[in-house]
Amino acid sequence: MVPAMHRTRSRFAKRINRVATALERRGVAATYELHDRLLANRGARRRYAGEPPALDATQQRIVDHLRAEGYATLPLSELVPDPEVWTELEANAAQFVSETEAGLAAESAGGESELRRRAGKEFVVRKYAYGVRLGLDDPWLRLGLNRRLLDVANAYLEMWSKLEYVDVWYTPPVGGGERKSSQRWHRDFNDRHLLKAFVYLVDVDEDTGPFEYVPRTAPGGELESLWPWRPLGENYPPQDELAEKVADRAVTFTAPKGTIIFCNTCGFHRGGFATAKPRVLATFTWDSPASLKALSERNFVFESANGALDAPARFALS
Ligand SMILES: O=C(O)CCC(=O)C(=O)O
Repeated sequence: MVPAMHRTRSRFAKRINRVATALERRGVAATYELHDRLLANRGARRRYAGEPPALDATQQRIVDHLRAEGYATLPLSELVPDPEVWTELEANAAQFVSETEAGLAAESAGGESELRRRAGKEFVVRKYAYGVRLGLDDPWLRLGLNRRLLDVANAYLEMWSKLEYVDVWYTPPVGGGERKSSQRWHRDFNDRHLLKAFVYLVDVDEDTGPFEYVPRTAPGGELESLWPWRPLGENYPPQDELAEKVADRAVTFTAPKGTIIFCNTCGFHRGGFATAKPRVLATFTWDSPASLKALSERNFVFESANGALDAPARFALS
């Protein structure tokens, strides 16, 4: 039964949250539970237990805050002090911003562009979207595999994690109107063992669509039972009911360029409702092998030789 579910998984993954039937959802959820408890995640936990990362004080502080609240934030330079890393990321982001702004200008003049967007979340322009080939020459992929970040992810998830998603997003301002899709409060369906990071590449204030999060709503947190996380569950509750219950506990991440926010987005979050200024950020997802087997799809194909990588990084890409 499990192999059959695997074969259908990638077909589901593209449309899972919209049109999967109740029966399909039950099958995928059961496969996920099996992989989480017995199959895929067991080896990842064993590897982690056999070789736990030695965290320094900064990394430990991040993991402790994640465990307590579901998020942690700090300047990226505190976690990755090498100035060359930031210089390269910044130059790469500037190139993406200038190409994106040229594409948007062409579109508003009635022309065509090659900008990448994804159905259901068209308000974000993506550097990579899905199906891109990335190698170790890509500075964003390298950041997602950087042991300073990967060790935090693995320690928080208590297993060797998979790097599932790497991208840079440009969100043009919309002036106002209604919030759409992930601009509304939701839980991510990807996995129960989930960590995302957002690296702000511009200063983000209230008009730039800051990320927002309700602490302690991730599984294991005090507020986990509010419209609880389920594999492929109904992850967008009635917004007014949620706001009434917890919005006063939400944290709004207005912060300068260069800030990194780690977050377990199984908890309630929203963001990207840029009203007056474009928001630019890099985003990374680490999750468990069970997720990649049953619930989610990696957005990139790794194409370099991985001989230069250490074992946790090789695992993250496998
Ligand atoms: O764009 C944001 O701030 C939120 C993104 C989001 O909901 C997600 O990545 O799961």
